[in-house]
Amino acid sequence: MNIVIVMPTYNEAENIGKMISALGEQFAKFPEDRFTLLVVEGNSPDGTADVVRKSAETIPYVHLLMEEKKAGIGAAYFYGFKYAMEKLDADYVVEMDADFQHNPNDLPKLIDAIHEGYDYVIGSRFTKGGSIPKDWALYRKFLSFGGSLFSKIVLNMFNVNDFTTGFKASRVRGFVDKIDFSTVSSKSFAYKIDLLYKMFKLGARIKEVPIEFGLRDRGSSKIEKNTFMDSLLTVLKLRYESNKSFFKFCIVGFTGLFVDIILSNLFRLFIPNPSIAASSAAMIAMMVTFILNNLWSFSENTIKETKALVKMFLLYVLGSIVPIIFRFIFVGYLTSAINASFLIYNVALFVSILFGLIWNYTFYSRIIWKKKSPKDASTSK
Ligand SMILES: Nc1nc2c(ncn2[C@@H]2O[C@H](COP(=O)(O)OP(=O)(O)O)[C@@H](O)[C@H]2O)c(=O)[nH]1
Ligand SMILES: [Mg+2]
Repeated sequence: MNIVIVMPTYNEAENIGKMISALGEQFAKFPEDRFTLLVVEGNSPDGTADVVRKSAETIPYVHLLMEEKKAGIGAAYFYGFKYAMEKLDADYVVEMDADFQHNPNDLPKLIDAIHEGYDYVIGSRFTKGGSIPKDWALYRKFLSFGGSLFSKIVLNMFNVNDFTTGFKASRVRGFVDKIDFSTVSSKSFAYKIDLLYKMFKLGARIKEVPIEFGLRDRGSSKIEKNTFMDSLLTVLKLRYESNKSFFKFCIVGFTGLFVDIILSNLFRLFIPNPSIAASSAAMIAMMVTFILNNLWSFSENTIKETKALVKMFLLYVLGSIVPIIFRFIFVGYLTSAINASFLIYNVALFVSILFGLIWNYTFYSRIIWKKKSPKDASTSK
């Protein structure tokens, strides 16, 4: 396996020499693999490049890639990835920092997982056995952990615990070579989440291995600290972009819910039977949502032809009848089993509506406004 460790540096003259030898010790543990340490140097004024250049004269695995000027950590990685793919023929690229916050002793865990055939290996601080520095202030621990938890829920990626770690290995073929770096949203810290989500979307087999995230050995941090909001916004943006129709469907759903609750209670005033009052309100709310969904939520697949429109509307009614039947039975059951008070009636209504939302989205997106095949979808953009 041809593994390239991509390591951006800016003013790491005090660390890089030690890092080069520490990595050499780890590389030696895997004689079957070929390793390159590709240092992507941001033209540091402290002479980092000179240290690397000098090592490269005698140590074959050291390779120096000079940037014209410091352009941020994300840009440095993308430059390094491209070089590793085009010039070094890498099978895997590993992201790693030069300041010993990533412990070279953890590298073998990543390499082992590569050998197990994983496409994306994440050095995780929040998996069993992983850690963040004990000396970190509580708020920093909280932001780091909370940010990952938030990402996990919003992005629906439950097999990942650490979304902002910078110690990772990625398979090149079919993955890194498929990513268009110009579309990675953030040049700063949040690029990590973006890249991670892109790998996930490409269908990477992911493994997390525990790492001990340390304190910087020497020198100082170059990364601005206002990255937390940047990361949160990136997560929301990624989620929204990957599933716009779901967000819109939810908004349409809430609009429908609003119409539904008002009508249900209005009808209740003059329709004595609660089942009939509730289910006829649902019918009208359904028509409103059909129109909005067709024109807006699923606008990529809007049905325009009259014939198809009629056919799909009938199907829509048929599909949407399921939650109405559910509601008919459930509201009837709850109001007769407990009582027909305002509270019980609305509780029954709420449960029925929740069921309806889940059922409907699945039915609409898979049947009514089914995505065209990828070929059609790309031409229709
Ligand atoms: N080439 C390059 N490297 C950078 C840049 N910013 C940070 N680095 C390197 O990226 C790694 C992580 O940066 P660091 O300052 O330790 O970030 P922190 O750990 O979040 O404080 C280190 O190896 C830095 O030397 C940059 O703009 N260009
Ligand atoms: Mg650091």
